[in-house]
Amino acid sequence: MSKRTVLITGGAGFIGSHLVKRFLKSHAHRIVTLDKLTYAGHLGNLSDVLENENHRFVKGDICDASLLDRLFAEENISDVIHLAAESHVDRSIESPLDFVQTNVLGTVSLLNAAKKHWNGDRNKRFHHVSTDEVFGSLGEEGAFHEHTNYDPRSPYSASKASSDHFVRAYAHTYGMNVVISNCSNNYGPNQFPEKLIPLMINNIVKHHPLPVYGEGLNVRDWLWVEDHAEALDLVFHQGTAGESYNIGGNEEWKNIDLVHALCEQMDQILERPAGSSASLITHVKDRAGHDLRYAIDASKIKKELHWEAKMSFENGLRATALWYLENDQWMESVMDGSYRDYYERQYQNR
Ligand code: NAD
Ligand code: TDX
Repeated sequence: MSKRTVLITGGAGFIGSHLVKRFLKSHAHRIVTLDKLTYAGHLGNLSDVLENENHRFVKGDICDASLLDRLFAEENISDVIHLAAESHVDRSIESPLDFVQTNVLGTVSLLNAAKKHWNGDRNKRFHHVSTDEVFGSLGEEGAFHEHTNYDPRSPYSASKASSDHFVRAYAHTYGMNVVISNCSNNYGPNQFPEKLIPLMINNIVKHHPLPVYGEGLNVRDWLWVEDHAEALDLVFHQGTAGESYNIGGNEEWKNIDLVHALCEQMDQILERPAGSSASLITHVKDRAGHDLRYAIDASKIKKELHWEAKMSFENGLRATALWYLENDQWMESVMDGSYRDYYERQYQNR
């Protein structure tokens, strides 16, 4: 690929920030990060690259059509990697419309901007980053592959499934060059502490109860976030137009087993007596409509793009725990809300 100007949406979030940093390190592309800085966006996640001359950060909403129009024209955007979303299932159960707004309408706004400015140029690519949750829930056996029927069951997964359908519809109707990737549960540094692993780490540090939904028998397939960023890099640069790629770590864990494994690691790291973190485990009311099991068959991306996850779950979990302990200020700023001033502090003199 020649030099590109890639618009990365949601780049101040968890996965997006790892992707922006990876691209600036590994490629000569100019990167324009567009992020609304919702509660989930933390500009501090990009502190290493805010001064990078190949990078521009823009605070803005993917639903804002006139902003998109301006940005595509001003920057001559050649490609989009779209990660901006409302991403938390529990919040989607409380406020489904927020998920329709950003995940569905926001995605269609972006598609419209790309369609208008790219004018049928198939050298320009729209990579939509999606989730395995669009495929629904598995029983004890089997795994999701790229042709598994869609069966979203939460407002979050319904909104992501809808956005996947719109991306395919724009490829089919307008001939746009799109790729879609559907990934399993990510974990690692910079994840907002509403998600299982950072929430548990934070609660262990503070001796707070560890809320396990129901019996904790639900299974998730975990992937180290930097392994995901590597897979996204390959799908974006080498994926076949019109195709989708499943991405997963082949690390299936029942929630309760995962929490016990984390508790053991935390006891060791914090030099607390064995069993002290696990004593905080509290079974709480189950999530409404809680999907039982997700598992990804990642054989297509392995065969076609030669990607597989590198990080073992044991090492990744330890690295994650150590990151949160070493970055206690990141966690505190998120917990007390002061991270929300980071943008103003960063940009007040520009
Ligand atoms: P995140 O919640 O950490 O980050 C989302 C980012 O999008 C935030 O920085 C937020 O400010 C931004 N954003 C939200 N609404 C916006 C809007 N209207 N306009 C502009 N920016 C907006 O999410 P994440 O975990 O990094 O997930 C990124 C993407 O990957 C999402 O599309 C998600 O569906 C998908 N995904 C996540 C996982 C996972 O395990 N976290 C797994 C598979 C797929
Ligand atoms: O406090 C908790 N207790 C608990 O038992 C939380 C927050 C979660 N859980 C359970 C619910 C799930 O079975 O842990 C599992 C993981 O929960 P989350 O971290 O909320 O992730 P999940 O609902 O599986 O969705 C995640 O993976 C797919 C991301 O949030 C999505 O954005 C992604 O698409």
